Amino acid sequence: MAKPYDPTTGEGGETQQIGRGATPKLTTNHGAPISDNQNSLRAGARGPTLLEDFILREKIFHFDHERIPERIVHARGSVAHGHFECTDPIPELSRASLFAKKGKRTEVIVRFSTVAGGAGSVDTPRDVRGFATKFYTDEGNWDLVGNNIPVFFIQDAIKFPDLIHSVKMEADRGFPQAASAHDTFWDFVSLMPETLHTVMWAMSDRGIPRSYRMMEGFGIHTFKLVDADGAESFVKFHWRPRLGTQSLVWDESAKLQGADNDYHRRDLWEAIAAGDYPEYDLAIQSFDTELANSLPYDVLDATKIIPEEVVPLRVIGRMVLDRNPDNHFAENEQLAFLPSNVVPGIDFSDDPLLQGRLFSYLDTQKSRLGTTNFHQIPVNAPKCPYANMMRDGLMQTQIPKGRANYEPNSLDEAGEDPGPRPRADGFCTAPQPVAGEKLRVRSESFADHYSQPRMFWKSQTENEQAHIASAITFELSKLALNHIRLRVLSQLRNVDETLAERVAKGLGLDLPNAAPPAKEPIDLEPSDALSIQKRWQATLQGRKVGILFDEGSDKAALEALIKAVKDAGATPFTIASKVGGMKLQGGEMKADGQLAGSPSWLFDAVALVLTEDAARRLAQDSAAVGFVADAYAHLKALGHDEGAKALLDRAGVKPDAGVVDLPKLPKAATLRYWDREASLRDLA
Ligand code: HDE
Repeated sequence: MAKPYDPTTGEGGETQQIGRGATPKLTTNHGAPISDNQNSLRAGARGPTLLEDFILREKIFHFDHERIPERIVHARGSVAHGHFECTDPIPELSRASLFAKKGKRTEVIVRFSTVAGGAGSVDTPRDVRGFATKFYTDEGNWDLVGNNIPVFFIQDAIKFPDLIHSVKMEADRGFPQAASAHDTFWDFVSLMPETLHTVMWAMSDRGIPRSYRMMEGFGIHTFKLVDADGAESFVKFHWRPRLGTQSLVWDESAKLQGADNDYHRRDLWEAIAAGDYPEYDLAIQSFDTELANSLPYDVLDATKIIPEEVVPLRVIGRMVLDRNPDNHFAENEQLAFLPSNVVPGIDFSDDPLLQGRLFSYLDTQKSRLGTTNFHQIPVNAPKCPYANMMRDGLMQTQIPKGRANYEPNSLDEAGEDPGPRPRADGFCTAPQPVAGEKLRVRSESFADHYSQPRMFWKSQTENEQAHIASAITFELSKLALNHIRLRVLSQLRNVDETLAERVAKGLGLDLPNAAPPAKEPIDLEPSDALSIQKRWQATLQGRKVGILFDEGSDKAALEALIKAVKDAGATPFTIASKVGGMKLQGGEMKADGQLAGSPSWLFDAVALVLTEDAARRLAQDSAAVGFVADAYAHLKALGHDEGAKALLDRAGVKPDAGVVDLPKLPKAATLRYWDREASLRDLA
């Protein structure tokens, strides 16, 4: 039997591989067995290839058509399978079967995504993130297609194509990819003050999440819950990550784009593969019309939140993601979410953004997946039985029996199968009185665009405010057209004067007059829940610690640290200048990664286990100096032994609460050191 070349024995090497033992036969798509998968059919060994070669033609034909159009937005995403478990049933609010009983489990698939970049773009640009969940309930699929930011840029679906055209790469030049820092996006923002609330969130650290596992999710719109008697209440859905919400710092996220394009995809995959399953609580804010009417903003306006201090969150279930996809194309590219997928017990509100989405997603799947039968693709198909009179169409994979493809029919009277029939307990839209003139108009109650961005700004810590001001300054500095910068500043003055002043100063511009607001903003109470730093969860769980060692390092100290990091629920990753193995004091050790390919951006904290000699040598190596300097600049904890001093000094590390002895690292690494930042970078 032919064998591939084995570099350790020097044996084998024949190119032709013939199937071994129990491996299945290689066949064409129509089942004909193939004997040679290396050579096309030729007229003579050096002659032309023959058109007759159906094996070659079928293989190339299929390959030529392997790609489908990518999603018009959210093209780049990562998926995971898992389940949702109801922990606090809500039959008094909703008849949805997945919320009916404590302990009831429902299979789910989740897709996390960026919005602006293409399918092959990077994971860590500043952007909103998608957080879309398909619940395969026993009464059909419910798709909760949300984002990691609880508000949206626009109020009416008719503005969506304009918003997306403005943020995607500019139409003539095809750049920038996966970035909002360009003329057309900010032009749109400056002319549409309703975007400001979401812009504030996107410019905050929420726009650069540390991990999909450490990111909140929001259904954004107000939906309705309907109980068994048809009584309705309003609801907003929230996902809360059990690992806490955490973000990167901007310089780190920019550098990560070079170090690992797939940073978030890899992080999710590796955590699940290691059995460290991401978990999220599902919480609801439920409220009635009376409460909705008492608020100074409209609950149908997707640019507004209801702070949890006003309507508290009730946790009703948890989601565990415990299975990676088997195939990226079949389960990610072909996955189709539809906000119109609701189940009995969950219904839509009249939010005009949501109403537009109900059309868009169904429509786009036809263009992306090519057929109205996309619901038959395994990842999209309900896991409960489904049957109706819809027939045929491109790529129909089902073979319905009998003649009953219309309803009503009386075929059962002749003993034939009459097919499925509607039932009174099926999905039922609750009656809602509707009256009004037919008109194209925005409700007056949607007119206040500044009070909530102001509330968001006031809810942040000083350091978070500095990040927002710096992010806006950075983005506006990338514009070519100065009049757009000025118009954004005129909008920011209505959000907060100090914010506008800081951005103007950062740009070197004089403040223009404030834009005349359509409605005077009011002062809303700040909400701590809007700040990541105020709700920081001090844990090392699910994080990654980079440990740099070299010739002569103390093996016992290394092993103790590795154990302590694992005990804290984190993943240690050892780094050395060579990966093949190093002689240490007390034995040998192989590193997980090589120094030049393992910058500290990839880790939540770093440790240096070095002899004085090694530290002096590494102080001459830019990769080692950068490793330490960047960890320090990215406000991470640094653990070190006595020997590491020369490298710490060379990297400009000054002692502070985050620079600690090795044994103290697991505790110190649960925090980022925001106070350090003012001494390191000129924030706006
Ligand atoms: Fe989407 N959006 N969207 N969107 N959206 C799509 O559907 C659209 C909006 C969101 O992982 C598309 O299947 C319109 C809000 C996520 O497959 C498209 C409007 C929110 C995903 C579409 C919105 C979202 C999408 C592109 C304004 C948060 C990725 C491919 C009315 C609540 C789903 C696709 C996935 C995807 C249209 C606004 C979230 C074109 C018209 C608000 C997470 O149909």
